[in-house]
Amino acid sequence: MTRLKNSDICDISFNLCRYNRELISKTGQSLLGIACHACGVEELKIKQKLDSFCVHVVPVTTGLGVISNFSETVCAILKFLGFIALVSDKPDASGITSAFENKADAIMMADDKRFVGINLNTKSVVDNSEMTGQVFASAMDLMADGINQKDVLVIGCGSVGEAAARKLLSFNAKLSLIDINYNTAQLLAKKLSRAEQKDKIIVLKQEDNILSYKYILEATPSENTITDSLLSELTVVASPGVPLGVSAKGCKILNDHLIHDKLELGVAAMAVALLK
Ligand code: 2YG
Repeated sequence: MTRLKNSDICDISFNLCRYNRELISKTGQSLLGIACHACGVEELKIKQKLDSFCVHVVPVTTGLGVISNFSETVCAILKFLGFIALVSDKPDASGITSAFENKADAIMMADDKRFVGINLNTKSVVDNSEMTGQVFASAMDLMADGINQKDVLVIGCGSVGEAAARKLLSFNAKLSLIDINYNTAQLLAKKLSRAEQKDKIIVLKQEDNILSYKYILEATPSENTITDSLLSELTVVASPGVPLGVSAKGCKILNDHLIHDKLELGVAAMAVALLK
């Protein structure tokens, strides 16, 4: 899992309005709308509840420590969506305790291993990797005007790729999986076939010809996983992978058929999932 750097996230807070407009033009839905699509809930119902739902974002100092702007950026995304949100002025146990003492409805926090949201009333837990995979798959579904029966190449079969693959199967997409480790892709295919009773999941090897995919979901921690030769102006890419797996030239070819961000969609989907 990639550890974000301050430089990855320092521009997010003041670009939220612009990013929201970009999402609407690419998918027909806003940041909140895509998150609701991922969670299978009606945006109107969520809008009626979110302005009285209070989230404390708690900085965590363990391991490699705090990432500057991380908690503030998570908080800015939540407030942009209409939630009541604040960054706890105390980290770690003190911050968690303060959330309970102040009757917060939820906390969001991340150590080096997991980034989670916890609903303090229902005790439900949401995980960033899981929700990021689901929300980018949902964005792909919207960009494709329904991914049903369409072939999607999923590059990267880790926790985010798995969540995206599962979500795509729930939209009845036809999946091809590829991972730098062929066994990882094979294992995921087996897992998904059993769970989703799907017979049609293809596992590709690195050297296989993957030129013909119009829909690509990229969930790897590497750059340039999607080479320019794979792209045309018709290709649609949803890429939760950090850093972005598409080159600058590739981004130009894709134009408005590319969805990528480092925190926004995942945090929005976590927040809606906590509330539903
Ligand atoms: O509280 C803090 O500032 C730090 N303990 C946060 C550490 C977060 C480490 N994890 C990551 O940087 C990413 N896995 C977060 C999610 C990236 C988007 N999918």
